[in-house]
Amino acid sequence: ISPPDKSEFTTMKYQFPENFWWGSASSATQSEGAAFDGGKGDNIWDLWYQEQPNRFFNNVSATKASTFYQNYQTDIALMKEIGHNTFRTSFSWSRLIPTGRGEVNQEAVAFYGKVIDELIANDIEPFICLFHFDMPVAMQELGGWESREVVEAYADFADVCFKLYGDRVKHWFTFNEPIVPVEGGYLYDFHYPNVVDFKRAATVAFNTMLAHAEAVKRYRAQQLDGQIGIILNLTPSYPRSQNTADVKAANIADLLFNRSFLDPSVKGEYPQELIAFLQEHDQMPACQEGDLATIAAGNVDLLGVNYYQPRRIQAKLHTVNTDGPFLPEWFFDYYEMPGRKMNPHRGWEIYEQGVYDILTNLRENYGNIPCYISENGMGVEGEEKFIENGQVKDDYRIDFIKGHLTWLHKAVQEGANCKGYHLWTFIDNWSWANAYKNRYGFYRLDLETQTRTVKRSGEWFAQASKANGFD
Ligand code: BGP
Repeated sequence: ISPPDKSEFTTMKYQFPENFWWGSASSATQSEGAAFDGGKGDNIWDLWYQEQPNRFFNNVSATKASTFYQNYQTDIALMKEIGHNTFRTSFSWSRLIPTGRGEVNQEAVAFYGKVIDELIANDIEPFICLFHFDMPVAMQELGGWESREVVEAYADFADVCFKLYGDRVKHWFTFNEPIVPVEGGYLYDFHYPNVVDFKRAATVAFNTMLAHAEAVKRYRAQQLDGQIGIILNLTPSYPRSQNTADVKAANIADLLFNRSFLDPSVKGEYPQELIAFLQEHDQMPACQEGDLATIAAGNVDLLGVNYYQPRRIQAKLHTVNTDGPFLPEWFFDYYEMPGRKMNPHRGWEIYEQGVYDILTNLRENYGNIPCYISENGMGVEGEEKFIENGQVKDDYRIDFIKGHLTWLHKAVQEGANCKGYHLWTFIDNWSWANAYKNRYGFYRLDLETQTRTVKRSGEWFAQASKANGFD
């Protein structure tokens, strides 16, 4: 690993706090491969691919993930080379408990134990998430997150994980982006089970929050020496103007997509405005006695923030056609902000200041909860065109990371409690229905040979981590 340009690390204009977490994130299904090996049970991604392979980019399934199951030692050594002191992945529920509840798969117990030990031996602190979109099929057959039995089974699974690894893993996360299975699976048809029904989506969201709180309760009952949190994808909702109608529209998007998980997991309660909105439109999920007290006790120690892009919102320009299903978009429109900066290799806006706005909001309105950026990244389609002398020269990704870190630094200077930054992701990995369409890694993965080659951004990151900052 050679430094891209040493002059970038001399005056250290952006120096980060001591023990800042430098690393990256991935997930079990997206990195392990071995989808049908090692005693793993099927999850909904295995099932959906069997049913509809053409819903996956180039028909590529999770069996083609980046072979972490076989090559975790190599990958962890490569993480160390580019300066990781932390790494987040998830445990696959259906690998550890193939049918979701009951017997624990000892091969999986051994595998995750070895991964944790290998990370620690390399001075990389493991951050473990317990659910990253991968519901076991047997649990989906029970109703997925619509079922209270699944909530209980998940809490038992979490308990098993804490007992097995709680002595060594000090940073736990119950869920990654819990709003995404709600949106993808129950509103917008981009995840299994491809339902479009707001009320069912609301139930899924509520039960996920209950499952989170049950897991937190189990964790605290074990009195382990560590922290438990949740990872949320926060998308700042910016109104087109300060007109009442635009502001109201942006507020509804914020309530539905951000505060529906942020408020209960940090403050222990749902926003009154959200409850009023759901009641007004007859979309309230079934809430049983004791549920709200359970959720109130599930407030987190640590918040992971995934940030990719903001939402640009305006009031509805046209009358809503209410013949179709009830959707959030009945209440706002998206708009393209003139002059916005775009990722030219994927249709997402780049707005680095969003990091600052999120962290400042957490500082001012959420008790300055300890947090870190748990995902941020730049997906690039056709990244092979940037290969020179065998290496991806991804200067655009270095600029992207620096841009976000600069705003993170400013927020921290002003008192935000942000402890680290993880890029999505360590190595180009398989990504749900997009498979390998967008490459995100510090390392390029050759899909034929499984060769890993560091990109220029990985070399830059090694230096930034070592210097704990940059100019
Ligand atoms: C986040 C997910 C990740 C990953 C990333 C990139 O929402 O937590 O699992 O998929 O987005 O998404 P994509 O591959 O669709 O560009």
